[in-house]
Amino acid sequence: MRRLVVVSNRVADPECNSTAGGLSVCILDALRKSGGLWFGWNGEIVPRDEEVTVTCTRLESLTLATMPLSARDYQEYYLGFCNATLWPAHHYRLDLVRFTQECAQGYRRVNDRFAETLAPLLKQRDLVWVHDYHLIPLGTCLRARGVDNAIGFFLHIPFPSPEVLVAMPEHEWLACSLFAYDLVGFQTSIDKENFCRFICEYMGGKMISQDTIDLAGKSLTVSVFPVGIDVDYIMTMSQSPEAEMRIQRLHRSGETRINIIGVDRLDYSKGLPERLRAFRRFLELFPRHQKAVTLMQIAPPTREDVQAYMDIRYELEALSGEINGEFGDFDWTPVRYIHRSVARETLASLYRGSRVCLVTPLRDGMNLVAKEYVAAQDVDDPGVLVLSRFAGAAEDLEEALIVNPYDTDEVAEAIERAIIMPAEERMERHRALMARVRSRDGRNWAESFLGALIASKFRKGRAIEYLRTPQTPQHPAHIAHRLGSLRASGRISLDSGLKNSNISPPQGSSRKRGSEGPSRKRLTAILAPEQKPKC
Ligand code: ADQ
Repeated sequence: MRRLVVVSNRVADPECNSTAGGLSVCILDALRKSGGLWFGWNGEIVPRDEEVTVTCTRLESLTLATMPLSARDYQEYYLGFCNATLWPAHHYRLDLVRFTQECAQGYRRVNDRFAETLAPLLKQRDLVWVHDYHLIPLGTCLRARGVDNAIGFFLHIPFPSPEVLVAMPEHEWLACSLFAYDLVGFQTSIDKENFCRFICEYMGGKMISQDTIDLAGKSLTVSVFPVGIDVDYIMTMSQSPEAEMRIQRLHRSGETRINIIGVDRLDYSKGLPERLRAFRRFLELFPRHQKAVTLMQIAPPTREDVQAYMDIRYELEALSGEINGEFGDFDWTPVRYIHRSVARETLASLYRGSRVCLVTPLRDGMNLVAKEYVAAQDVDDPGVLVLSRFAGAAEDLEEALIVNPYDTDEVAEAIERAIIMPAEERMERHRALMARVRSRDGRNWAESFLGALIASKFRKGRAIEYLRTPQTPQHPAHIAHRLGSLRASGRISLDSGLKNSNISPPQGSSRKRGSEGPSRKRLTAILAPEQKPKC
């Protein structure tokens, strides 16, 4: 059997049961089942680059290979390029994008260091699975070190529409770096379409099958793998005797009968101020529910060293204070705001004890909370999920009450509708949602990604063969592709090939107006980083 090697920015502690963060939760669930190696940052920061060394720890069938970040890496790579450039841009918040060349260099440097440290730990048949936006160029860095393993990449966050992406510095290099992988997975079909549209319309690439895209002779398999949860684990936790006791406490301790829950990292992408405003509007529009309903918002801290995250915290604290001041009474607190991590067992019981769950991000790759809430419900008396149309989960969970989180009145009305929804309708919706959550659970996600990774390694060779066949139409794009193939085989350099042949680079109908696209020289440089010692 092939060993699974997972690489992510942060390696979570498998023994800590209150990990707040979707990526750690789903990777841990996948690795617990298969065993293997998990490589990444241990969360520590050391003063100097020279102090960064790897440590291996064995936990049954799982090996953790972790290293600290240097203070410079933490500033430039983690706080800088990852969380002040990539994260806001991918969540359509160009107003929050901060970019400096130092941070971009830091990002390249850390990816390079990850590759340098990981490459010697790899065995020939290992399947390497790289996760998320922190490590987009890692595949290129590994290939530059001669790693020929099957390497797949999964993007947990949205891939923005090309019109937004092009506003982000370094976007061409980043998107093209993905061509070093054998497989790139996205959460939703919209994310995949956005990526393919960018490559085809702005870079002169071409779809050569439904899930294979080609750019200057490099082919890449792209597909959709909606991330899922461990349904039975959540169900078991939510039905334990301890969970039952917690639910009773929730209802006894509260001054109210109906609990609405929200569970999110305290992140501006999650739409928390908009949610609180919608709850306030609900109290205004439907005063008969006052004193009968409480919103419990659990929002653990995250990335607190980034200014935008400090701002959102102040905003949320001020808003919940305002609502409690305006509507609260000696026997009723409308908003209960909890700013810390909670054990997963406790979360599961809170989900089960809540009549409504508000999942209203402004943008979200998937959103696991939506799925966890569904899995934790009592099938005979389930609650109602109110879900933002901008969460990846909305592509699948159609039976939720789908809302536009920017529309305060619409969300307020959905809250009221959820509260008064008859039991029969709640059960019907829940049955359908549960079937969807179960059919695309965490195991299915990991198995289908890894299956596709193995298949794409094999298919990639065939796609290149296809491009060399004589019946390939002589469209400029195809010619460029073929030249790319020849360059890859060492028989021609793409640059000189194009220069000597009077062939225009792919452009015209598919190229976006106003976009000149990358020059031939630049495209060659972007796609051939293996010629450079460093990526
Ligand atoms: P996140 O942005 O972290 O994940 P999400 O998918 O909702 O968002 O996952 C959060 C996870 O953390 C859930 O499993 C939840 O139970 C847990 N959690 C949240 N608050 C907690 C708390 N207070 N205490 C303990 N646990 C808490 C990123 C992307 C998402 C994508 C996931 C997985 O942004 O869009 O769904 O990765 O791919």
